[in-house]
Amino acid sequence: MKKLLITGFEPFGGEKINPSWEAVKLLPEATGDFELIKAEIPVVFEKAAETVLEKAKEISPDAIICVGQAGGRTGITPEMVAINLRFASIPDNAGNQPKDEPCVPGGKNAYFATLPVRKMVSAVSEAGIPCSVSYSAGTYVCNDLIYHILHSYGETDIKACFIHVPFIPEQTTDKPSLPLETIAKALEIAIGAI
Ligand code: PCA
Repeated sequence: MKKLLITGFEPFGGEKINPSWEAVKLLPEATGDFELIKAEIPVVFEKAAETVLEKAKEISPDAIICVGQAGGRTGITPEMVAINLRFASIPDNAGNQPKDEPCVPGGKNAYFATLPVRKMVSAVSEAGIPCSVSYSAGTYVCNDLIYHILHSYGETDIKACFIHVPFIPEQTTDKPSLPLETIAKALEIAIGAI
């Protein structure tokens, strides 16, 4: 069986939960061709990436999917690209607030996801769940994380992508949201599309 490292984030920005980790926790231990290894990671620049890269070294996964919250988005959004830029409009959970720094000094401007995000979007959409390709993962910790992963593994057999998910109804009264079970189902369908 192949191994998939799948991560979600701890809460940040004053939220009590992060739907990314809540949804990852709901996933089965195995699905399709993959055994799932789950990890919750900190919303801290650099440290998020270190945590995932260390875990990946330990378990040698075939694929890595990192999941994060994108409050305000209406659907599931697999990210096509990661850029070499940090710009934080709010401090991370360790108080860092970089303004226009590279994720990796001297690194390429951008990396494309190495998992088939377009296929994932088709499969999730066909199941009736709102889902579209995103061409910007932002400039906060999520982008930093996937940039580091693609920088480390882009030229190897370890394939990776990032998936942003919306709020769940429990978090908001006026912003778009999807039920947690729907987000988890979308992630499982996306894994099936790899
Ligand atoms: N979302 C943030 C960081 C952690 C998370 O869940 C982001 O989009 O960068």
